Amino acid sequence: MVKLLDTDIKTSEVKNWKGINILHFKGSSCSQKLRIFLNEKKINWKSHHINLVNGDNFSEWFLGINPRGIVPVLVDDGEVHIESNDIIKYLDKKFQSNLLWPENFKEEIEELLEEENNIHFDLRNLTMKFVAPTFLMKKKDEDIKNFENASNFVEGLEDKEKKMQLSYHKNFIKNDGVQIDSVVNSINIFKEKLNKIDKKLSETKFIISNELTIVDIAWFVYLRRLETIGFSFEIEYPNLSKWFKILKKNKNFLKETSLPLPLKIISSLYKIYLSVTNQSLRSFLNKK
Ligand SMILES: N[C@@H](CCC(=O)N[C@@H](CS)C(=O)NCC(=O)O)C(=O)O
Repeated sequence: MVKLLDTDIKTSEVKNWKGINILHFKGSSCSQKLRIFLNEKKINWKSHHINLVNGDNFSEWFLGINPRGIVPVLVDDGEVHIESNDIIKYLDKKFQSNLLWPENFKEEIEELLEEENNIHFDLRNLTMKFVAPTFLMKKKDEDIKNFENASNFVEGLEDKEKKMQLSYHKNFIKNDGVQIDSVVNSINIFKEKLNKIDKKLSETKFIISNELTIVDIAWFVYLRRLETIGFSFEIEYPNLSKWFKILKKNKNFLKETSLPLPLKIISSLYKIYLSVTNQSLRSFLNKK
């Protein structure tokens, strides 16, 4: 569990916040996962929207709450928790109704969520490549500078995760986007994972068992993003495709994973551009 120490928190006003406060972004997959979870559990929460496209996450104010510069963040009665899966685990324990991380499957859930977290940079690669034009996705110089100058410490230790986040954005700027090899690699990683989940769904109604768990929410969010990127599931992953259609009937799931309207328009236009310039997902799918 990643809970910040008092000394990690530089934006001290949050120490006085009462109740469940969530700092999140509409279009962020980790935020979407957390919001679906909160709504399914009927937990009351206060929203603090952090616009990642405008660089709100690299403001001194936000970095004083999460030095990693990422969302989501939970502030629960003044205590700051980061990392979406840790936040969810903590809240599932705190609010016992409708358990989505049940005790009897806790190890398997943990394992699958760790895998999901480990491929988060792959999802980001594909998002940055296929959802919107590179110039929109590049961080501004002043934001990068702010991020560099912010604290490097989480839980009293020098933080590797912050370094990874910083170097991701610097490389994106330096290489003018995501490099082709990285795109191909991320696509292949997802194909392998989709096969694995499809196999699991041939045995049970949901990924872990016949009951919905947080792993279903996490993968639903990933599938929604992959769908936006241009993936289709029907032929190669029939069980996954059936499960996806069932979950899409849940209004909470669908609403929380819809792209904000401006991004929807940009993304549709960008897809046409990628298609006419032979750079769409389809042109990458068979590369090894
Ligand atoms: N392991 C983290 C990953 C969080 C993460 O990478 N969040 C993304 C949005 S999904 C973010 O805040 N990115 C900041 C940016 O791209 O500027 C978690 O699960 O909370």
